[in-house]
Amino acid sequence: MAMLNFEKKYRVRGGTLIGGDLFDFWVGPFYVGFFGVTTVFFTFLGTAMIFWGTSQVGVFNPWQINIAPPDLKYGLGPAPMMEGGLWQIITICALGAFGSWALREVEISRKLGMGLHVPLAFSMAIFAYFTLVVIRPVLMGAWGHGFPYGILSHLDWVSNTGYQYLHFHYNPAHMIAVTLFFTTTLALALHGALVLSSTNPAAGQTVRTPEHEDTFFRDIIGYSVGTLGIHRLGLFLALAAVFWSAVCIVISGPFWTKGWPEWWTWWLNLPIWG
Ligand code: 07D
Ligand code: 07D
Ligand code: U10
Repeated sequence: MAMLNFEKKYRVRGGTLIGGDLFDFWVGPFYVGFFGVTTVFFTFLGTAMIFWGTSQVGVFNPWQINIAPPDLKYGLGPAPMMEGGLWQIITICALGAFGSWALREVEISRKLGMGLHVPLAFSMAIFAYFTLVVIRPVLMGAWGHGFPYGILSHLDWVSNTGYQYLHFHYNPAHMIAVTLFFTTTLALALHGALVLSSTNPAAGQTVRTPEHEDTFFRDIIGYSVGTLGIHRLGLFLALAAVFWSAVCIVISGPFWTKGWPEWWTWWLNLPIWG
């Protein structure tokens, strides 16, 4: 796409966290920056490792890619390349690339004099990934507890890990996370629908105002959270969903080793039933 007419005004120097104005330029629509270079480096290296590793075992079907973490016997030590070492290097590259991307978001936000909400939000996704492949494996004493890198194989891991705890739906933090994910989509659907219904009128109709939007919700549920408020709520719901996801998996193993249905016996053991 040709450079948008307003881009010239906002493509200013400064705001970088590191490297001064060394990489302070754009390539086409993309801001580069020091962290753009590190993103490209880690992404290229990590992706190349996946393709190399998978070619070594003769897999050329994308659905069958599987870079598995080391066997549990290697504990928290380094593993031979084809026995999980690749997974360890790819994990470092992934964290390097995701971290670089977040820092590139910080640099762009600083250039534009904006808040750091976007990098903060992405950091929550990185935190969930970090919990899955670093925090939980470290707490359980082996890198082998991380999930394998492959489109179908990572699904197998989720299913197997779920059944290890008998019935993962009974994990109370999983319940909170699932509810928050559902609530996020409800909020986005309501918000998208409300904004379109008032600002994108049929031919011949006039655009409605935020007062109309407020009034709609006061009429139907007696309260409007407001036009800024819905964005705060949306961000909170989405971040909380991912936060509770990280909680639900980090407690499975390190803090609760039995089946999740059994956790609920505390309810039956309450003295009030006596
Ligand atoms: C729409 C933004 C675009 C991003 C996309 C993903 C890759 C991976 C790598 C072949 C919303 C690009 C994918 C670059 C290619 C190789 C080696 C984001 C949008 C389109 N999962 N997961 C998917 C990842 C985990 C689970 C799809 C990543 C956990 C279930 C895609 C991670 C658990 C299902 C994918 C990750 C888990 C999926 C669509 C990292 C719990 C599905 C993702 C780094 C969170 C769905 C075949 C999507 C599917 C699916 C990627 C982690 C569960 C391949 C990168 C271990 C149950 N996951 N996932 O749209 O169809 O995200 O799977 O943590 O049903 Mg997964
Ligand atoms: C980890 C993704 C991070 C992504 C990053 C970015 C790229 C670049 C480039 C496109 C966290 C990557 C970017 C690669 C791409 C380009 C150009 C997000 C991450 C950093 N579950 N469950 C969850 C539900 C069951 C189980 C979370 C529902 C079964 C296990 C969520 C159901 C059993 C784990 C959730 C259901 C089971 C989970 C996932 C229903 C299996 C986890 C969201 C309706 C038999 C995982 C931290 C998430 C978790 C998780 C939902 C069912 C097991 C709350 C709705 C009963 C083992 N489940 N689940 O975490 O908490 O996103 O992970 O049945 O580990 Mg579950
Ligand atoms: C929102 C909003 C809102 C809007 C919006 C949006 C939210 C109300 C105002 C935004 C929403 C949308 C547009 C809707 C759609 C979005 C989604 C559904 C989310 C998912 C998004 C996607 C699936 C798209 C993903 C695409 C991506 C991530 C782009 C991929 C990027 C690249 C390929 C390049 C990235 C650039 C980098 C890293 C830096 C620059 C680098 C280059 C250009 C390459 C050149 C490299 C260099 C110069 C460096 C050299 C490299 C070196 C030295 C290393 C080499 C190393 C070796 C070993 C060789 O609320 O408001 O409207 O629109």
